Amino acid sequence: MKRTEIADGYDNEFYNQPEAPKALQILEALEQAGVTHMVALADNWTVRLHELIASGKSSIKLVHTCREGENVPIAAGLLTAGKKPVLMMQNSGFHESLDSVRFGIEFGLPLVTLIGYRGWGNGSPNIRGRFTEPTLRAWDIPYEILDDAKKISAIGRALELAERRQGPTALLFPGIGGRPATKDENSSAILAKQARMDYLESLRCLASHRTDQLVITHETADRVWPLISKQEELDVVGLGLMSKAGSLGLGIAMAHPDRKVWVLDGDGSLAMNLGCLATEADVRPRNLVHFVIQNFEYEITAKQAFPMADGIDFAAIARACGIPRAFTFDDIGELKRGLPEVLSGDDLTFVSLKVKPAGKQAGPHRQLMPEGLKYLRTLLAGT
Ligand SMILES: Cc1ncc(C[n+]2csc(CCOP(=O)(O)OP(=O)(O)O)c2C)c(N)n1
Repeated sequence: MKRTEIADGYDNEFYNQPEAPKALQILEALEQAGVTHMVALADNWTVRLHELIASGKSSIKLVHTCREGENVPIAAGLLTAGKKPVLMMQNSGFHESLDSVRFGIEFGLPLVTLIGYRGWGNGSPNIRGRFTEPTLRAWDIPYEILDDAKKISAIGRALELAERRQGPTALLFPGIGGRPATKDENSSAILAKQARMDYLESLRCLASHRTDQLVITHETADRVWPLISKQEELDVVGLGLMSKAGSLGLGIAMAHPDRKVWVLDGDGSLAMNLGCLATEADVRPRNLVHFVIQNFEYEITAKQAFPMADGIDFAAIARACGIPRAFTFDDIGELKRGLPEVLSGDDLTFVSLKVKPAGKQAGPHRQLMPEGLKYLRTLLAGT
């Protein structure tokens, strides 16, 4: 099957439009209202505000999280102790974290969530946008859409309304504009010090040992692996599945024990779903190799750091979860020498590859998840 590049328009880029509300404007409105903390998980839509607060120049303290479900309870703790937090996340994360939103409603917490409105606008093929407003209405959460910098007063209204109703309100941002952080300002730049391999070269090394493994890629690997893969028909691009590539791989490996499955996960994604390692160990499929491509940042969004991005020893976590074989490589020579032995083991295996960000090595996205999965279902049904 020939993969084609994904057509433009899958995601809007409203944050680049002049009418998009600016990060500085929003920050000033939040500071004036006495907000003390921003509990956030970064994404492209809201990144400029995230970066501005992360730079430490604001009185608002940034608490960045690994998983959006953490945000409401952290904010609840801050609120209980007399602080005034707000939340920020992408609509994907808001959908994912709904049970903690239920908690906020049940306990009458006046919390405002700034939501990156991915898939906003009529006709966007990105399905996320279709669910966001109906979900907010179903949960009886009042919201306004800030699709124009002139609507900035909505921030004050949302904060007041949350207090009055002692419950959640939301602000939807199709994008937040402003100057993007320079590399030096970006907190992830300081992570670049560790010994690391070249991204493309390390994946090339994996590709040279591939026979007929089914490969599920994720995040930046979605855009690098297709450049070197010689068996595109056995590749699935995990686009739109943030943090769950390991879980998808586990399901396939269980259903097809005779087929080797490789997952090429992102480190921010794995940090969001660490529990998948215990689940894998519990099932212990002998045919699954879970790689994490550890580039120490959310590269595919805007190179942000995530909590402890430079300090997580994923192989140690995998081992502690009960995965019998766990390895780390940060040197290409060692990877070349060690990989045959790693891949020859007949048991569940985890491998962390410490790499430099792919940067310009990354190509375009070549496939959407539904297309890849549909093809794979046909392929696997016949085996
Ligand atoms: C539930 C959810 N939260 C947030 C996002 C936004 N988002 C998409 S990719 C990504 C970062 C992925 O980082 P990582 O797994 O480290 O991959 P890399 O690009 O660095 O390889 C984020 C935060 C999302 N798509 N879904």
